[in-house]
Amino acid sequence: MLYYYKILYTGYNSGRFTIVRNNFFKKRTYNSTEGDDMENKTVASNQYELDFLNALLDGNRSLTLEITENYLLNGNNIMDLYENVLKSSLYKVGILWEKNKISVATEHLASALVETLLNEIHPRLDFKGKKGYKVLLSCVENEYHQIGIKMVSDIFESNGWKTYFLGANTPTNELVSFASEIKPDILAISMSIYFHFPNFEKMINTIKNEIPDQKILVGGQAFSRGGVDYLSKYENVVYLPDLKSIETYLANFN
Ligand code: B12
Repeated sequence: MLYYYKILYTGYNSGRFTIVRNNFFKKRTYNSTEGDDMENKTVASNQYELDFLNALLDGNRSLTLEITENYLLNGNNIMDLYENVLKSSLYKVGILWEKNKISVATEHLASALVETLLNEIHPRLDFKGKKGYKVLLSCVENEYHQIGIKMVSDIFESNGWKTYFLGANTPTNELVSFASEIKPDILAISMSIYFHFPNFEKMINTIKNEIPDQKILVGGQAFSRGGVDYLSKYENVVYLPDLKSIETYLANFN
């Protein structure tokens, strides 16, 4: 059954890993007139991503670690790893699941492996000293996608921030009372599912009522489907799309 999962790679051969091809996903040249064609999005953009994705789908934990280590040894940093290997592989896992090519169990296997890996590579973060700032990070209520915000937490931490990572599905009242207690310089909220927007709105409104000057950072895939304009009605609420933009934001933060 393993061959069933092999994903087509169209980039160069790094020499470190063998390219695996099969006919399950037919190679197609990207054509912008095809718009959002899902088949094209399953084409890996680099060798590491291809190998990592296959290791995830195979549940091969030690191979995911080996690929990660090779990627870092080849001069890439943790942010590149998160964006170009881990995130891009998980996005493809989502497409494969959505297209019924893999089971829910396999999707869980992949995300569980990535969560484990994040813990394993945490000591490798390039810590840049203590800045004295605090950030509280959480998903919106009912939101179970916590890997993205965990990566965000790591970027804050590597930039010298004290982090309080609450993870998935924090009830609004709990988040607000915790924020009142620890007084973070930034409250970072993640939302992946657009239908959680009412929960998000409730969360922002409650924070604004209880802690009016709280700086809030928001992100997650839900905003790629709209909703960023809606944020302009709030003061001190900023949307950022990815880890690079967070680094830039933090470099100018005061
Ligand atoms: C793993 C996964 C799950 C796991 C999550 C496990 C976990 N521990 O997190 C589980 C199994 C729980 C799950 C459940 C569901 N999932 Co799901 N899941 C995924 C999958 C495959 C990967 C998610 C992931 O980790 N991505 C990688 C991270 C790194 O990316 P990211 O979240 O975008 O984060 C980046 C940026 O957005 C940003 N960012 C994120 N948060 C923040 C916050 C701030 C403040 C900032 C500044 C930036 C920022 O930084 C990150 C780095 O760049 C995605 C596919 C995909 N496209 O992501 C589907 C996906 C998100 N899931 C989807 C769906 C539909 C569901 C379910 C509804 C399925 C169901 N019927 O039950 C449930 C919903 C559960 C819930 N109530 O939340 C859909 C959502 C589609 C949509 N229209 O909204 C997706 C896109 C799959 C698909 N192709 O259809 N899922």
